[in-house]
Amino acid sequence: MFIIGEKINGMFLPVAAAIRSKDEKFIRGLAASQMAAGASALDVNVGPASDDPKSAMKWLIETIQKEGDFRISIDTSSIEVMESAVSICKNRPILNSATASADKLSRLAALAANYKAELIALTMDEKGIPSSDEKKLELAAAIVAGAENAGLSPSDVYIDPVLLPVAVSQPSPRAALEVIAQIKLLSDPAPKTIVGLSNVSQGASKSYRSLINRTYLAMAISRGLDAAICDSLDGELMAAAAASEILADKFIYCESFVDSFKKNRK
Ligand code: THG
Repeated sequence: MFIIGEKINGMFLPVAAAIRSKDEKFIRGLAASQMAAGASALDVNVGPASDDPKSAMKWLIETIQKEGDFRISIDTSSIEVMESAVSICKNRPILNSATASADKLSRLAALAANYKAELIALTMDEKGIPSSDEKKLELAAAIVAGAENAGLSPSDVYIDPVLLPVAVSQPSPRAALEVIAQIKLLSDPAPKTIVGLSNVSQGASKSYRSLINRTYLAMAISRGLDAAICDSLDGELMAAAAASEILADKFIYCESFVDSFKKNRK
């Protein structure tokens, strides 16, 4: 399981405050702790409040890279912010996120190909998030085709079925499991699949969120999920990921699930 730590996101108030006050120590600590807990990359999102997203993103990435050459998932909907951020990543960047909208997809896929980056793409387009699984799969196929046109291999692409909170749309997380399983049949090599895991528990009471997150992660791993943007600091979540991967027969059985997970993570 490829784990992308979710915490460097301006949606979190302490992160928004650290961006405003240029608190390097706080951001470096958040980078180091998420990586030490088993993340393989860090999602970086300046959040909704930033008045200068381009320089905020640049400062965040530079600050993180003072701590280590960690892989960065550049989480922005602005192509301009993406272009400036990708050029300063010291390690293979992940572009988060494209959509199936043809113009945006071709520009971001070309940018990813240019920097030998990986690309996360959402199964949505200018009309929004489709309600049917079939339409999401159609968009996933369009994403694979668009990425290949730009010179990416499907295996450089993570397709995200866009998880809605179970508290908002109860059928949505279960339906996303079908999409995750079906995406694997689209091409050979297949694209990878990813979810923004914490979305699933948004709006649920705080005491249940971790339980909902790790239960869903186990269900998604059983359907072939490759990656998650999630809270690597949640030890129970990481242990559930490790146990699920062993039970899904991805790794050889080992009693020490977490140790095994750390050794085997890609
Ligand atoms: N797909 C892709 N990228 C994504 C998402 C996705 N990036 C952002 C997001 N979704 C994934 N990251 C988060 C980070 C935090 C939360 C949810 C998803 C979260 N935050 C708390 C909340 O909203 O209740 C607020 C912060 C706090 O606890 O203080 O849950 O789906 N490709």
